[in-house]
Amino acid sequence: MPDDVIAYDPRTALVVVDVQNDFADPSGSLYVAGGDDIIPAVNDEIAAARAGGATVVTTQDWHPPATPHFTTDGGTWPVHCVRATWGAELHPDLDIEADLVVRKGTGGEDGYSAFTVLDPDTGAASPTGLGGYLRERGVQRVVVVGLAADVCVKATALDAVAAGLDTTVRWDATRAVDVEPGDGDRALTELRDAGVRVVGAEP
Ligand code: VGL
Repeated sequence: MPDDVIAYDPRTALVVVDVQNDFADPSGSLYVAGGDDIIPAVNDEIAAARAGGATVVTTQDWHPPATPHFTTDGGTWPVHCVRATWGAELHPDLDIEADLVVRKGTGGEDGYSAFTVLDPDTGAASPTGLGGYLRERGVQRVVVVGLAADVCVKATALDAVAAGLDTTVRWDATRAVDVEPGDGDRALTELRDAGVRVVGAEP
């Protein structure tokens, strides 16, 4: 297969990570620069996945109003994606019809990966159920797109490859937060080093 082709079939799942208003709308509380620009590419992947009979999964960060994940409670991030608020809704231009919606961080955990959430005190990981769901459906390959490249997309793709799934990230269908300049570039290297296939990136 040419390096830049993503083929979808019933043994493949597309995971659309956190294309939510707080990340993808310029007025969102944790807007990822260019987050809205990826939506056409994400929609193309959703259409291709559907046409190929693949499983389509979407994730939503879904936090309680107070959690150690937020700076307001001593954590890292500004308040974002509080459950059942505008910021937590999927971006309205996202053309999603998902087989499964995974909501992350619902109990106040750090919810980065679609596969696991982390206890904010101990860092202990617990599964979201996505891994078992994909196994039951016979999924062997995963394609990851969405936000953000250096946070939740990276964590999801690293968990997928560690679980033995053949894992691809479409880099032009993601954007980095870049809390530190270069985080996005470092994530790209980390993903490749872990055995993730990255398409749609500058070589
Ligand atoms: C994310 C920062 C904090 C993400 C989630 O979806 O990439 N980033 N929480």
